[in-house]
Amino acid sequence: MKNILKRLYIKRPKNLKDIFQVYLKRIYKYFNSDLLFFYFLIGALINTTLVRFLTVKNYFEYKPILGDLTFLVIIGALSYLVRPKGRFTYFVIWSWIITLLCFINSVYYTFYSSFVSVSLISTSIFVLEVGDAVVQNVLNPLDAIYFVYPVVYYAVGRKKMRQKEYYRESKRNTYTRMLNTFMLGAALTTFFLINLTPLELGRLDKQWNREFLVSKFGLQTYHINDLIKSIQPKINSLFGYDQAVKLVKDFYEERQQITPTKNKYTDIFKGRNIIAIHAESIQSFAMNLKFNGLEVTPNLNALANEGIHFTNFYTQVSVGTSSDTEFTINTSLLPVSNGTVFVSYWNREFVTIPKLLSELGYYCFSMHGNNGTFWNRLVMHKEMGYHKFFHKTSFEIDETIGLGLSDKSFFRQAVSIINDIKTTQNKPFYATLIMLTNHTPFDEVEEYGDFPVDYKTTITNLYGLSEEVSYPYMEDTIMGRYLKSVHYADEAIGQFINDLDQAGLLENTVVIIYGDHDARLPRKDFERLYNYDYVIDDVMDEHDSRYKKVDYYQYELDRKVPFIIWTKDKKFKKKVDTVMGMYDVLPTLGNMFGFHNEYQLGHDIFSVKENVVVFPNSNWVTNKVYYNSQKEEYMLLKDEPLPQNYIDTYNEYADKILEVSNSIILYDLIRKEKTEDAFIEEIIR
Ligand code: GP9
Ligand code: MN
Repeated sequence: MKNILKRLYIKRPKNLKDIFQVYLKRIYKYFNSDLLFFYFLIGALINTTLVRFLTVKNYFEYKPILGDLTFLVIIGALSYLVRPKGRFTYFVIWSWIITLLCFINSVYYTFYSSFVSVSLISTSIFVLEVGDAVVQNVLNPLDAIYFVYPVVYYAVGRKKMRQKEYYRESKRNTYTRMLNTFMLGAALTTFFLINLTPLELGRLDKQWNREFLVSKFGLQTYHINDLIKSIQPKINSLFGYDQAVKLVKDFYEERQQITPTKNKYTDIFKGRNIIAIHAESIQSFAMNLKFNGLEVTPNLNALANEGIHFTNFYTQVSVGTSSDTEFTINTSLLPVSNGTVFVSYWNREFVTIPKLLSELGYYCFSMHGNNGTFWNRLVMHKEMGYHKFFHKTSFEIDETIGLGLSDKSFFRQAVSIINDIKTTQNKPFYATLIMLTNHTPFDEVEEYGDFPVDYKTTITNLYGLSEEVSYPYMEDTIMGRYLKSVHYADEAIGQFINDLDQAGLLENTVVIIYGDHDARLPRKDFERLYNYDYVIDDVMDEHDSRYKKVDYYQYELDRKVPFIIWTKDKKFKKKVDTVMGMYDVLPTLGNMFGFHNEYQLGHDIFSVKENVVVFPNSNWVTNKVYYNSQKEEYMLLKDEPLPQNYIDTYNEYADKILEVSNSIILYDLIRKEKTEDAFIEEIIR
């Protein structure tokens, strides 16, 4: 004990204050004898904090400071590996690296409202090519501020290095100092990691939400994570290539033996324009709901009744939500099991709807009111073959709700863009419009308009007079606000269809509408929605015969989203109840519009007897059963026994589909096969 106290420079510690003061003294001594490191650390910390202040503007967060500090302390610890003379150069180099990172990110942010990524370096040329107005912006003079740090650091450091006493002192005990600094780094890393919430860890894993990562974890953590995530796909694809090639070849060879059948929908829309509405977070159950006789989605319902309505349609998204749907709908492949295709595998070759339609002479474009970099769309839409992607900078942000430009304004402005394209291109077109407003967190929003989610009834009051009473049972719940938001989105779609009609854009056009994924609504809100009884002004008892239980399966089935194909001139009035997944869209449209993707995993829904939807977590659903792969349990959806081996057969099929899809993406097999084919053709010629 005595020894310890001696080491702490304490003779007789009186209280905690004493110990604290001693530690402060030791820290002071520690840095004072190594001012080069201290100045480097403080300067770098100021710069990385400045980036956040000038970009994401989060002023009161400690986690990003902790993240940056951890990184800088580790850099400091490594500096002891360099000879004392070279340590100053080591810090100068790092001060410039950090400053340049800050500067580049700051400039990039003013252009793209996002941060640079290693994985995008090779695309930066065409990212700059997009020709947006933003690129013409001049540099912000404030960005020069970052350079104060390395310049001042160099001047001060040089002076310090010339002080013989300091230099001599800094050479002492380097091994102990290194050890101490590493320990400090390890302690900070542990503290940083245990402070992360599951949501934050999840976002780190996905890496796409760059603003969130920088504002929560700091610039350095973001860059390290980005580096790991960019290398990961390359490492993953180093192993198992031959096996993957065989698996994929065998799978498609077997498939080719099943010849595509012609049916009454074959080629019915050949040459027509397509307007695809990617309806953010719209779930099918909302279409079946009425409040006081008023439908939540009158416009969608009208379109569904007139057109072809696929009533058992599921999305197959993984962590990439919106982007996964954009990927699956356009490729008929499934999201990858590791990361997201849009972010980590954007440079793979895919056969897509835009590419197939381009071969048929179409002009393909997409539109979205949010930042183009969100989900890496700026890169991936081009990769998927859209000729142009109109994003935030193409629109006037004249009304903002939630994440950004309101759907009503977005659609209003989209009509004139479509019109322009129609007249200038003079070709059939494929337009994808990605909606935005109906997005979580579904706060109280005035712009949703007045759509009461209550139950109204008339009672006779004490004086014998009729009186209307309201039971606002869904007001102030996430579900209630979601339904108001869906009502708004439905109005926006209705207005859009009218505006298209006014502009003559519905002639020779097919409109398709799909919900992009579910809205992750709380299960208890479903329970309230389905089981509210105004007589008791509460959720009815579970034993009540009217009670509808929302268990795992019911919740999964409720994640269904609408899929509608509608044209102005032909009223199909058709309902299709066969289960259908997002991967069946390409083959089904392909049959109608006359294109085919040899790598499609889904089926033309009008050519299959029984269909199966395989989810990325390897659950699957048919019209007969929903299978929960995690628990290896299932729920029957029909009152009929399952044929023998039914579950085993589909389990095997689900695994195969997922393996094939993952292999194609991971090993870039479509590109490889195309290159081989081109090579063989060359030889034959
Ligand atoms: C963002 C929007 C939402 O631009 O598409 O993406 P999500 O959170 O639904 O994946
Ligand atoms: Mn979405």
